[in-house]
Amino acid sequence: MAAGDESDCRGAKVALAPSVGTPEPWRHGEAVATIVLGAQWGDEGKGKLVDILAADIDVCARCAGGNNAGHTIVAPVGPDQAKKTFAFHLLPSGLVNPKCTALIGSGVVVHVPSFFEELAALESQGLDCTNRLFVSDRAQLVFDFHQIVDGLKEVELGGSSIGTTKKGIGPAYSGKASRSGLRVHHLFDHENFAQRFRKLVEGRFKRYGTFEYDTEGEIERYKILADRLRPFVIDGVVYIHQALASGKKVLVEGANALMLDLDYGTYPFVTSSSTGIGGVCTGLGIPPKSIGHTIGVVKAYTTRVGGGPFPTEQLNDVGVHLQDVGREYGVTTGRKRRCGWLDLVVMKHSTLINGYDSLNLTKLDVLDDLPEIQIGVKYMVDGKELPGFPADLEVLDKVQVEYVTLPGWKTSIAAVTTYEDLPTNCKKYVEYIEAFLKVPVRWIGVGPGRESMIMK
Ligand code: 2SA
Ligand code: GDP
Ligand code: MG
Repeated sequence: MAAGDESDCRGAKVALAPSVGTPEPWRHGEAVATIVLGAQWGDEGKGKLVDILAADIDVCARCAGGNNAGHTIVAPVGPDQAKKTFAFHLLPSGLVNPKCTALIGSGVVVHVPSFFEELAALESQGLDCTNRLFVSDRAQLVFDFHQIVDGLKEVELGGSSIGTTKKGIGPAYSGKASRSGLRVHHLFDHENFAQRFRKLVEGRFKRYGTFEYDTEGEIERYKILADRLRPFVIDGVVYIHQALASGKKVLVEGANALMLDLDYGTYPFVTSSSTGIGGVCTGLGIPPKSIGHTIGVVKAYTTRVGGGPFPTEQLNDVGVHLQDVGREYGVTTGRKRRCGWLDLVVMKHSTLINGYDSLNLTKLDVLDDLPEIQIGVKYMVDGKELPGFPADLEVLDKVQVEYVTLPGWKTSIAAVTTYEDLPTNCKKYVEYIEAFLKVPVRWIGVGPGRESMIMK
């Protein structure tokens, strides 16, 4: 299908994307997308795996979250092929492959000014994104007032605050659930947009008091932003199905992670989207039969940023060691990440829900210097093992974690390139995880760069 072809079924107010395949989006039979999901509390290294897989994919799609995410890629990019570090937040990391097209799906919440800032930052690093970045017209909008409200809500919560990124994610998804949110397509009828926008802000003023906010100035700003955004906006449902139907290789990039999922994470210390496999279907408008190989990305230890329970957290030298060696700082906020041992109870919960076909074990090199490594394997309450990860945080509070202790390998694995060449104790660690979860580990990260990934 040529660009501008009249035979596709996009809405009149959205741009025509360049050729993405057949105009018959319903005829893709067995075509499936590959899925990358965070298996713990985020920052497992999803960006790095997406970068590696992106070398062989045509379309990379984000299905949930917003610019709260922070996905790091260290790769040689641009005409000079110099190694650069990229931080993706709202934009799909697959853009790092110059041949890859990227979709911000319907389940994502979009802060339009941040969209353009991130795009400019990527382009200034030599990544040309022209004609290969698209936004679903159904995606919800995040405004500056959502970000202000995010901060005000956190203040209201006081000692039990969530520790959000203050990017307005919770307030924007709340607006969506209460059916008052504005979506990308609303930008293109300015009068109607302005009316709805004023109502939304007034509602927030009623709830939080009149905070400083230039409503009319914002409405004017969005008139200009709407014109800038228009060429990127498409019907995301048609787009993804056309891509699958025409045999394009589609990769879905999960944001955040299962333990931050609104339903299955450590509620209420979670983000406000469905970060698991369910969010892939709802966030892109694809049926379960379009779900292909699902990869869980799991850090060799555990980290969490923000508040909330963390049963295997190590508030001691081990935690400090992991934080230092792993350089555990938030990519979006710069906050220190809390650190602890790998928790296989969390991983079992996550595996049950997301159904991983394989795992990418990341940051194994960070454990290099430890003489012994512990793994959480059971949650005990009053001497009885819990059957799963508990819903109730009061129960979680009473949990005693049972650990197994494995010997460390006390040598650097940073330069190892094959599984066979890993130290024996290191392989035992990997194999313990595989046996416990009954899921094969296919990729092993031994450093931040693209080259530091062992295929098993
Ligand atoms: P929000 O802002 O409403 O989504 O916050 C709710 C909870 O979700 C956590 N959250 C995250 N956890 C890990 N990584 C995230 N992205 C950034 C990164 C985080 C950063 O890659 O480092 O820079 O601080 C992320 N985004 C949200 C958040 O900490 C709250 O616990
Ligand atoms: P994401 O949100 O899951 O994409 O992960 P982040 O980018 O927030 O955090 C992962 C951090 O670990 C980044 O700084 C990566 O460059 C880095 N990283 C990824 N894989 C590895 C690895 O195998 N070893 C080491 N040492 N660092 C890694
Ligand atoms: Mg991250």
